[in-house]
Amino acid sequence: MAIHSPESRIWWNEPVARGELVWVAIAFVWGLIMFFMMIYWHIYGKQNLSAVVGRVDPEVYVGKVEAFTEKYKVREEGETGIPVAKPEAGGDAYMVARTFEWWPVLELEKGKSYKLHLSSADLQHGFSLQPTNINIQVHPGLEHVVTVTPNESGTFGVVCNEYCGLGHHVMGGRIYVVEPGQGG
Ligand SMILES: [Cu+2]
Repeated sequence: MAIHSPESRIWWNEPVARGELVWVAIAFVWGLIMFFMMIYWHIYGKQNLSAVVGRVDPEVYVGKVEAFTEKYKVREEGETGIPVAKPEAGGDAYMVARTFEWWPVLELEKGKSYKLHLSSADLQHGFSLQPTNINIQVHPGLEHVVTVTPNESGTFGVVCNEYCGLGHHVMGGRIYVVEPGQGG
C-alpha cells in the first residue's frame, strides 16, 4: 500500500527479497535477449522485402502503369473488364493504387523474378497480398520497387488495408501466378 508515507525516508535501502531479485534479473536478461533478437532477426529473418523506394510524380507514375498495361495486356477480366498484364519474366511489373482499386491485374510465372513497382495515384493505400504475409504501405509520390519471385501458383488477392475513404472496404486487386509457359 502506498497511501501512507514510508516509515523510513530512505526506503530504497531496505533489503529486497531474494525471490524478487531473481525475477528482476530474469526480466532484465529476457529484455536483453528480445532486444538483440530484433537486430538478429532483421538481418537473418526472411520477412524483409528487398524494396527500393524513390520519388515519382503521381501523374508520371500513372503514365508508366498505363504504358506498361498497354504493352503487356493479354486479356481482360470477365466480370470487371480490368486488363490483365503479363510482364516478361525478369522484367518490370507495375500496379497503381487509386480510389478504389488496384490496377491492372497481373499475371506472373511461378519461379520467375519480377521487379514489382507500386505507388498510388491519389491517397495513401495499402498493398496486402493475400494469403501471404506481405504488406506494404503505398503513398502518392513514392514508388516502391519490390523484387518478387512467386513460389506458388494460384490466384492472389490484393487488399487495401490503409483506410482510404468510402470505398475502402471494396478496394482490391488480383495477381495470378501461373506455371511457366502457361496462361496468357
Ligand atoms: Cu484503402
